Amino acid sequence: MKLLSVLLLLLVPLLTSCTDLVLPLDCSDIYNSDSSRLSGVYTIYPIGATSAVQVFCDTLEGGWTVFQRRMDGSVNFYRPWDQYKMGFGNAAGEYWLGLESLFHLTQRKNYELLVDMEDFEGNKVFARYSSFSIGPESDGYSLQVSGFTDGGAGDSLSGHSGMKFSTLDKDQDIWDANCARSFLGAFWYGKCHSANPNGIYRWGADGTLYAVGVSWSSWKGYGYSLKTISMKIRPVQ
Ligand SMILES: [Ca+2]
Repeated sequence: MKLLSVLLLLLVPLLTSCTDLVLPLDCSDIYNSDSSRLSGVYTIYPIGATSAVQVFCDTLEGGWTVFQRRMDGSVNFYRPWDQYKMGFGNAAGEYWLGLESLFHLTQRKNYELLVDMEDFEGNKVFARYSSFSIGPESDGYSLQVSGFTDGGAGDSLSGHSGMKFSTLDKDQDIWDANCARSFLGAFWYGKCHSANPNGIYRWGADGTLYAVGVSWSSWKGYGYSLKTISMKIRPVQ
């Protein structure tokens, strides 16, 4: 009996460490285990063994974990706090991974951020940031982003660094009114935004309502809603 207990005590940490090795935390773990894998939907475990979540992995230049993707307007992104905390949508199409997963990922590794985007004329540009992390919920999932590299899109995100995340039902911005309600999205709004990736999906130029579209102002201005945008992270090499 005593021997069995000792054996179990020895086995538990061994099994736990095996689990850690097998379960991928992010898309870089999936890519590193087999670099011939194609881009597509995979299961990752950002918060441990019971946190399986589906995600789109972009493997064109290593294992990028996509945490935000717009491409056809099929998913409504005007949603409350709990949805942005836990994630929503479909990993094969439009989705938001979730702030809690994002927080845990960026706690575990140092990440860089790539924002790929495309307009309705087929032009493709990007913005890249050498450092990206998210604070805990107790700090409003505040954004820390720096180290901009221009891929033609210009920098519409550095100004959001230090801001907390705001949704229609949780105003944590630094503006008198509610940025999420005014610009029909959810983001690390300040006063209020220079980019609105989670705004209302519209088909290109549309001035009906000011700056509510899926915009990246330094590229196409506030009156243009992008065809596609995806935000993805990869551990710094
Ligand atoms: Ca406010």
